[in-house]
Amino acid sequence: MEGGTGRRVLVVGAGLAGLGAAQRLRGHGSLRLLEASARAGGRVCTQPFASGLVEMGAHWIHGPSPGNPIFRLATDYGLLGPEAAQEENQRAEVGGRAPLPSVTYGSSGRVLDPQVVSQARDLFDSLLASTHTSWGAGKVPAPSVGQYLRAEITRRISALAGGQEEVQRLQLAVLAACFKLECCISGTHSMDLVALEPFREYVSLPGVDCTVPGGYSSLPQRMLSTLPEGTVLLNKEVKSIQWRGSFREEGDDTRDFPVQVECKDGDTFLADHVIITVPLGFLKECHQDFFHPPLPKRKAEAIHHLGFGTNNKIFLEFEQPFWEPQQQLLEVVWEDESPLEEPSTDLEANWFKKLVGFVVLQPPEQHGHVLCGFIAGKESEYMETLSDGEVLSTMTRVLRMLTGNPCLPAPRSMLRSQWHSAPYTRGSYSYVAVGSSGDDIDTLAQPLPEDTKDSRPLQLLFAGEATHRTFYSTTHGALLSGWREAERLNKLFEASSPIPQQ
Ligand code: 6YU
Repeated sequence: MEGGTGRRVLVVGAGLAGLGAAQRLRGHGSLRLLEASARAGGRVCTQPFASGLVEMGAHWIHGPSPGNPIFRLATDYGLLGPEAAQEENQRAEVGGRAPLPSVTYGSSGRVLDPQVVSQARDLFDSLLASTHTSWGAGKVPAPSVGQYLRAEITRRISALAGGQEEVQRLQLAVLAACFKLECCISGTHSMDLVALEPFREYVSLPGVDCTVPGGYSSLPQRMLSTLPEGTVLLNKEVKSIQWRGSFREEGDDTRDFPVQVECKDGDTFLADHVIITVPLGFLKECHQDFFHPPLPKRKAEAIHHLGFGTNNKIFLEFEQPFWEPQQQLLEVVWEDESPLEEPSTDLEANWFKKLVGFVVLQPPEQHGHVLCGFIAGKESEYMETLSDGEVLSTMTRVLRMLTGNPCLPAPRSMLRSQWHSAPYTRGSYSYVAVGSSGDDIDTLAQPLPEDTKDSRPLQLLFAGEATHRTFYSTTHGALLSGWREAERLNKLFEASSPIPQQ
């Protein structure tokens, strides 16, 4: 594969965007995929835990239906269970929020009245759906999703509770929990950070979200296995990318390359084209030292303005379930909270209150009795700084309080993700932050050099979930972005004659 006169392509990052790009490329002379970590898959990361497997990163295929390329690929590879194959499930319009049989624990140690809970949740869901309505030019009612929702809740809450103070207090507490769940879904600290106007550009595909029974990582593994051996180099952290250059291989004066990629271990790679799929979190932290010359101002600003937050998981294994067999979701409501009041900023004292609740991993015969808790934002990042023992003892204390059972046995084991500390990710996924828009996503995706008439076009191409305007934050967005950049190069290769000899 090395040498020759064909186009030399490098892909940086072996997540779904990078693997997808590598699979789709045609007509190149040589292809290498450089991955900093010791495994492919990136934010798709299945690990053994208890008696089964757990997903540290991506959990569900959102909208598993024929329009979803992850669904199609996983189906082609035979990775999905029988439920995902049912057309009825593929057609269901659930807006990415399939209801699971649930129970809601209040912080006073009681199970909350399902009717009060569902009334508040229905209000939240309808307000959230109303963010997708069109306001017309210049008429956006609030800068952020959070501000919009709070204003609407203020207007409607009295009518909802029928003037009953106690019911209203509880409904506000449930609504506060809804905000936290939404923070997990959007991967943000606060919905006040999520821009209202572009929020509706995100597209939910039809289909009841499903998991990958053999582990989500079986998908990138299968993709990896289709690439010629030696294409993917693991433990190859890229330190810097020089572009707009003229680089020659030692002892070979016949060809020069516009891009030189330098790795942390000292290896260098020359290329005509580099597809960069590193997460936005990594770019936010490193782009200034990473690119030489630096990125154009517009792209640097897009990196700065777009949002990239943290959503983590805490897995708890129990000897025996304390929940009923039919319950698949254990929700948590702090009864003294309200979305209309400022949340606590004392992370040390209150970080665990940001936890939204737990999904029961199914089926128990496969997983054991395992709960998966979700927690977003600064509280989630604070959790990453604590020891395993501290997280486990806090979780035990919280569960005893919620169930009203001071003797509830402690979990047998615990595992949590730490995406904010992960050096090659620095968070979980992107969102369109206040002060940015979908145009910033397009700017981030734009290849360089910007001048399309440049004699060495498409030196740097950008893929990854954060570059997909309508499917950002998802696995299908990541895959499609990789395909997009591969096709961009394929078109160039088809249109141009073999690279000229120097
Ligand atoms: C989904 C889901 N899901 C939970 C959690 C997380 C994510 N997502 P990658 O990072 O994969 O690859 C880049 C590679 O680059 C990586 O391997 C690095 O090591 C490497 N790299 C970095 N620096 C390098 C260097 N210097 N040199 C070389 N290599 C380098 N998505 O569809 N369903 O259930 C979830 C969830 C905890 C962390 C998720 C989910 C997000 C996906 O995981 C993610 O988008 C893709 O895997 C990214 O692939 P990639 O290739 O781009 O990067 C209205 C509205 C709201 C909008 N949001 C709604 C959607 C909700 C999203 N759902 C999330 C929920 C969960 C639970």
